[in-house]
Amino acid sequence: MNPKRTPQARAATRAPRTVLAGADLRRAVEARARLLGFEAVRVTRPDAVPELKARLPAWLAADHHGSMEWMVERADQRADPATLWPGVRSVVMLGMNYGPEHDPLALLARRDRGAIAAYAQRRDYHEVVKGKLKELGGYLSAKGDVRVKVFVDTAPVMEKPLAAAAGLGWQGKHTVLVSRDLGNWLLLGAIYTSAELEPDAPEADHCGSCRRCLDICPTNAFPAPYQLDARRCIAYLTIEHAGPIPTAFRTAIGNRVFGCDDCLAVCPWNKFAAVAAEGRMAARADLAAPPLAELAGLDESAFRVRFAGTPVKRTGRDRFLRNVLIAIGNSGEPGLAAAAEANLSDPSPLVRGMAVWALGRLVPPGGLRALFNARGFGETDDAVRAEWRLALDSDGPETTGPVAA
Ligand code: B12
Ligand code: SF4
Ligand code: SF4
Repeated sequence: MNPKRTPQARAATRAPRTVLAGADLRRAVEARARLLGFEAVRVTRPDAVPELKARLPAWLAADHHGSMEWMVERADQRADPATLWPGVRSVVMLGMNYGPEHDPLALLARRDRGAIAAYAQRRDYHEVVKGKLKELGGYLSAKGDVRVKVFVDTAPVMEKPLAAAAGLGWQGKHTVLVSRDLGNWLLLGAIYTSAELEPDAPEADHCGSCRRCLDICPTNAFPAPYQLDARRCIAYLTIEHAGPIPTAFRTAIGNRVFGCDDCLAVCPWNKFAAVAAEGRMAARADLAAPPLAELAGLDESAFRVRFAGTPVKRTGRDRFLRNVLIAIGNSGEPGLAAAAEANLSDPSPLVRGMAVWALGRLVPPGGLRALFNARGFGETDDAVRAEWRLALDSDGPETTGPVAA
């Protein structure tokens, strides 16, 4: 006989659900986080970093955020978890290792290749970490009968100071979170929850007298230790900044076509770093050292295919091509002039302008004048015309070097 029971009857006979709290809930969440592939998991209180309420406005008032206006919007929520969500009682901070297989600095000498930051040579972490955070958040919510909100990167949450307060590591002089066990190749995520969880102790600063990250920065982007002026940072200039890159920084960008890893790569605490273990975060071999000539030939659809699923795609083809052409201009390889010249008739003025700049660095003055007469004379965009003037007025090929403070 088939006993057709109502949902109410079925629920009445089901074993009662055990709701966990306190240390039991914490242990369960930690174990689940590790199963999901998070190498680091620690807890802090939402009010653990009161100094943020002064430090974030000071950073914004100094214009260190450049054109990242989204940092200004909801700044009060960013500086204070309880303003973002009054229901938050604990913050679970998580770290996922993306340790690169090779030293990112080695590629900077191969000037016919493009250097893509280690985090971007793989699947977009927003997608990978967010998926795992949702799973962990769902688990915490069900086990503890509590509410949760999960965040990675894009929400108004200050992940580094919260992670430091939770003891995941400390903010190094380059401002990035460094872990004693894992180095600084860590991506962060956060779960705000209404659960009362025992907080961890913050990690002490272990930078000591070291200043390797400050000294290596090609654009002098640190006005002081522990403070970054994003407007000078190559990660900002090549990823976040929308228009032409100011001329003062173009040479220092070298062959970095998306982001920069210099200050992270020199940190001595990376001696404890391991190569990324999470399968979905494995680096793609074709993004390790892509030839600049190949990248300069990407049209919109080829760009989308090449960078599908990676963070590079979100920046868009025109901005990426802008970066590639700057790298070509810095290559010192006259053989790459043809790849730049092919972009002189690109529909995007941003791309055309940087093609002109690249040619100005690779082609001797007589050849550049002839190119202008043949291809540049009819240019109608003011910014591109300004690039032509700049290139024609300069003395031809230049050498590369860092930017003065
Ligand atoms: C905006 C942003 C950027 C901007 C600005 C970076 C910055 N340092 O603020 C740009 C585009 C430049 C950038 C670059 C990069 N980013 Co980013 N970025 C962010 C984002 C969205 C917000 C960071 C933020 O709140 N900045 C505002 C400033 C005010 O905060 P802060 O850096 O913590 O500043 C503190 C110090 O100045 C300190 N302070 C001030 N005075 C003093 C004095 C003393 C004595 C002390 C101790 C401290 C101190 O107080 C401030 C507040 O805590 C976060 C994600 C998130 N939601 O948190 C990712 C994030 C920080 N980025 C990340 C990464 C990986 C990068 C890059 C490595 C990418 C790349 N390879 O190109 C570079 C690193 C460059 C660098 N040296 O910072 C990771 C870092 C992970 C980690 N281990 O810390 C994050 C957390 C994203 C993530 N979910 O994993 N990024
Ligand atoms: S990411 Fe590069 S440009 Fe930005 S602060 Fe670090 S070393 Fe300087
Ligand atoms: S390189 Fe040195 S100063 Fe910079 S974060 Fe690492 S330990 Fe600190």
